[in-house]
Amino acid sequence: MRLLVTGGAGFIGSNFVQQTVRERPDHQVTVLDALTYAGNRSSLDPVADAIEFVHGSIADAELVDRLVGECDVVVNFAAESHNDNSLAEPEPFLQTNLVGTYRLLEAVRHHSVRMHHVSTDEVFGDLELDDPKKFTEDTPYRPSSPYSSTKAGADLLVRAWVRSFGLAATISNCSNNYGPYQHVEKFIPRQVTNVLSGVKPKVYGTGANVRDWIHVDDHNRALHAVLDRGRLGETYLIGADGEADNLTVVRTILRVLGKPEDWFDFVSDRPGHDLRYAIDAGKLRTELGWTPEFADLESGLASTVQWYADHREWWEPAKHATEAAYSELGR
Ligand code: NAD
Ligand code: TDX
Repeated sequence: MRLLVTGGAGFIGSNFVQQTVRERPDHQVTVLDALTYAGNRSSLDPVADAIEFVHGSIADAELVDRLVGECDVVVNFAAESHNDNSLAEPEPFLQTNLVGTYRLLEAVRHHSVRMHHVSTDEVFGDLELDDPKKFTEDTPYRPSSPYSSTKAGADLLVRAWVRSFGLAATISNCSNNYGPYQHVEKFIPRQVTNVLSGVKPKVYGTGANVRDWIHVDDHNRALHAVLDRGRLGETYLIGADGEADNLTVVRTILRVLGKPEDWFDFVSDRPGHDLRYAIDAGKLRTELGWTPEFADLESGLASTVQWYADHREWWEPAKHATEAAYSELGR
C-alpha cells in the first residue's frame, strides 16, 4: 500500500506517520507538507529513513497531481488548524482548507485513487453546557469560526465529489486531540510549556468551555480502522468520551507538575468561543470495532506532560513567537 500523507509534519499527521511505520511495515509512506509555522520536519526524525518527504503545498495542482498518481491512498491532514489564527487572518484558511482540498479531490478523481479526509467535530458548531446531546453523523453543520467554516466547506466538497463523480472517499470528524508533537499555540501544550517555563497558564473567559479530549494515538488507530474497514462514501465520528471543562484540564496539568491548582490567570475570551463539543462515536465502535486505549485523561495528560518536559528542544524555538502573538491579542 502506497500512502500519500498530506500535512504529515504537523501534530496528528506526524504521529500518524510514526504509528504507520511502526505498526504497518508493508506500507510505503510519502509525506507532502508545506512546512508552515505549524509543520516541523523534526517531528518525523524517528522515521526519516523509512519515508519519502516532499516539501510543497496541497494547493499546488501540478505537484499534487503527480504525487497522487504515484499512490494508492491519500490521507489528508493538511490544514490551517488554529481557531485563534483564523480570527486574526482568515485567508490562509481559505487557501489551504478549501482550495487545497479541492486540488486533492481533482487529482484523486483524475487518478481514481482512494482518499480519506481528516476533519473536525467543530463543523457541527457547539452544544449547550447542560445539553445531554452529543454530535452524531446526522448532526447538521453549523460552524462558528473561519477555521471551522473552511473545514465544513472542505467536508462538503468531499461529499459532492463522492456523489457527483463517484469518488472513493471517506471522512472522519474527530474531537480535540492531545499528545506529543502538538504545537505550543494549542491549549494543552501552551499551558504545559508555560508551567515548564515558570509562567502561569492562561484560561480564556470563565474556563467553563468543554472539549472532548482524545489521545492522538487513539485518533490515528481509528483512522486506520476507517482505511481498513470503512465503507466508501461514509462519514465516521471519532471521540473517546473524554469531556472535560478547561478549568479541570488546567488544574490536572498543575497537579501533575506539582503546582497549586489555582496557579493560573483568567484572560480575555476568544470571540465566538464554542461552548461545548461532545462526540457519539457509536458508529465507529459498533461498525468498525474500534475502542480507545487511553481511557483516562489524567494518565494520558501525565505522559504528555512528561514528553514536553523531555523535549524542550522541540518546542522552545516556537514558544517565544507564539506567546508574543498571544500577548498582542491580550490572551
Ligand atoms: P497542525 O496545524 O499541527 O498541522 C498541519 C500540518 O499541515 C502542518 O505540518 C502544516 O505545515 C501542514 N500544511 C498547512 N498548509 C499546508 C498546505 N497548503 N499544503 C501542505 N501542507 C500544509 O494540525 P493538526 O492538529 O495536526 O491537524 C491535522 C488535521 O486534523 C487538520 O485537518 C485538522 O483540521 C484536523 N483535526 C485536528 C484536531 C485537533 O485537535 N488538533 C481535531 C480534529 C481534526
Ligand atoms: O491559551 C488558551 N486558553 C484557553 O482557555 C488556549 C490556546 C485555548 N483555550 C481554550 C479554548 C478552547 O475552549 O481551550 C480550548 C481548546 O482550545 P484550542 O487548543 O485552541 O482548541 P479548539 O479551538 O477547541 O480546536 C481544536 O480542536 C478541534 C483544534 O485546534 C482544532 O484544529 C480541531 O479541529
